[in-house]
Amino acid sequence: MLYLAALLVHCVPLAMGQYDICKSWVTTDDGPSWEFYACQPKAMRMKDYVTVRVDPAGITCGDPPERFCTHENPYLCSDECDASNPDLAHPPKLMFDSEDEGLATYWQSVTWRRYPEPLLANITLSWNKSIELTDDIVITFEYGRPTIMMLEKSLDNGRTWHPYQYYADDCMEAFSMPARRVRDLSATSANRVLCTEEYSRWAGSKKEKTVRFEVRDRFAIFAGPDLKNMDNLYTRLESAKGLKDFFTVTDLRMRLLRPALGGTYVQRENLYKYFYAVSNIEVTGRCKCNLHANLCTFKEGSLQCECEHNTTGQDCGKCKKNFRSRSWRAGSYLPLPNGSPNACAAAGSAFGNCECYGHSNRCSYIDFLNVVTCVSCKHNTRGQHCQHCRLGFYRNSSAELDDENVCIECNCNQIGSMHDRCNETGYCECREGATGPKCDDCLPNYYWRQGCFPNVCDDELLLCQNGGTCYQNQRCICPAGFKGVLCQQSRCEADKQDCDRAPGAGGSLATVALGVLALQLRAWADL
Ligand SMILES: *[C@@H]1O[C@H](CO)[C@@H](O)[C@H](O)[C@H]1NC(C)=O
Ligand SMILES: *[C@@H]1O[C@H](CO)[C@@H](O)[C@H](O)[C@H]1NC(C)=O
Ligand SMILES: *[C@@H]1O[C@H](CO)[C@@H](O)[C@H](O)[C@H]1NC(C)=O
Ligand SMILES: *[C@@H]1O[C@H](CO)[C@@H](O)[C@H](O)[C@H]1NC(C)=O
Ligand SMILES: *[C@@H]1O[C@H](CO)[C@@H](O)[C@H](O)[C@H]1NC(C)=O
Ligand SMILES: [Ca+2]
Repeated sequence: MLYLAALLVHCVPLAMGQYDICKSWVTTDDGPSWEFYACQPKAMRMKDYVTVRVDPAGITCGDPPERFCTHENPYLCSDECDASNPDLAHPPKLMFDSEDEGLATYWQSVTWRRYPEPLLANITLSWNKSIELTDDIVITFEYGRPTIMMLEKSLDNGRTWHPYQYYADDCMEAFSMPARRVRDLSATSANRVLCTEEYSRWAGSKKEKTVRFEVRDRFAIFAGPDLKNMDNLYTRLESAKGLKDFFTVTDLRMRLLRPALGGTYVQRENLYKYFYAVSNIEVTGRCKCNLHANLCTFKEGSLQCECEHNTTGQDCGKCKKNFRSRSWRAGSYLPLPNGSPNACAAAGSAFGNCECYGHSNRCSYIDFLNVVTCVSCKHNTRGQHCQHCRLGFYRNSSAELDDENVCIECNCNQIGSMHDRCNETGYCECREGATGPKCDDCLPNYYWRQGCFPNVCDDELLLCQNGGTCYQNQRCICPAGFKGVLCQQSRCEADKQDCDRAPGAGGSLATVALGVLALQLRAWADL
């Protein structure tokens, strides 16, 4: 009976869609055990999990209440937007509600009262989670589509933004780009960012309401018109550089740059018919879980993968603690049909008993020593188990041994230190006179000039004599008539000629001053 159940479970992956199952309990000649597969969550309606932001402040209509007209009925301006009246308000959330049969609900902007100043609005959608698009993004505009707009995306929760697609009734005029169609793209250009005129034409506001970002057409380049050959698409997603990332987003932004005009010109005498109104934004995609999860749940306000294969993190982007004997890897769609799980392995299971703390994927057996050792330790580690830091690095005390940041560079000052190695707390070994963790400071009574040198003079112990002044601890500037390191020597005593040339015993005050000046000039010239 147990055997039968196992057999039934084993059949499941074949019966269901591709990559739906992460593991199954199978019976082999060696007895029952788990078998693991690359797996991904189902596609979902992502608008149910989004947070939206509309910019600039005050762009939503109704505060103060405002009248507007439509292009169909430009002189019957009986419609009203009033933020304080629920029946007449048009807040951003109406872009994401479910449309019941009947009237559309929509977000609406203020009208273009300020023409010719442009009417600009940004609608930013954020998921705080990487999403892989699986179908077209469809934006539905009531009362006409914008004549110029742009779609942008972010892959890092809104820190950086990239153009995704340009839309205009005249691409050349609006963006200096030639108009293209996604259907005309080829296998090598499937991830090209282009400008299309297909969704900006005026066709009567009731007739054509949608603006698309065509995901299916791009998939069809590889999978055929009905997306029947998904194997080919999956193969491409693994092998073509940047293709997977092209369909991955954490945020989307619609930049609305010019509303529907309903004709060639803007009619200045009736600006109440120009505005944006969006009734729905459909985004279909699946959580990106790196092929390590088939479930994605909404927890504490964010989507999270339910990671398998002993991975963890919001996107299953790292190995669980104690499962880091190999570096983390994403699962792969290949080889078809079940892919490779690339599961994280428990310490000790990779190769005999060789643990590499996730810094190496390879172990090798050294015959004459009879040991197994990790090969090519990464992250600046070394040692049989990649358990030490390379020379010139020291152990990060706040990082576990299997952390990528486990080794920190010593960064010893090249001149101040003996070598570029440091002790376990990051202290370098300093040359004479140097100090500080990195040996980039001097001890008291030393001065820095490409290394630390003992002071020649100072204001305490090594005083310049006979009225000399200490220059940057490096030398005494002596009055005329004195010389020596500390001006301790009279020129008369040292050299009779010097004495003879200088009239008067010590010379006049003026000549002393001039002498000091000359010495100072020479000192500056030396520097
Ligand atoms: C819209 O977002 C872009 C950046 O993506 C920014 O440069 C622009 O100023 C924003 N426009 C408005 C009206 O907030
Ligand atoms: C984003 O998701 C992460 C992980 O689930 C969570 O810790 C964080 O609080 C979320 N941030 C926001 C702004 O919701
Ligand atoms: C993950 O670890 C558990 C033990 O905690 C083990 O039973 C399971 O087989 C491991 N899964 C994979 C994919 O390695
Ligand atoms: C030490 O490790 C912690 C934990 O990974 C990391 O946050 C920190 O940046 C590391 N310190 C340095 C100096 O790299
Ligand atoms: C590293 O060197 C510094 C300075 O000499 C010393 O204070 C520290 O105790 C040393 N740390 C270790 C672990 O030896
Ligand atoms: Ca709606």
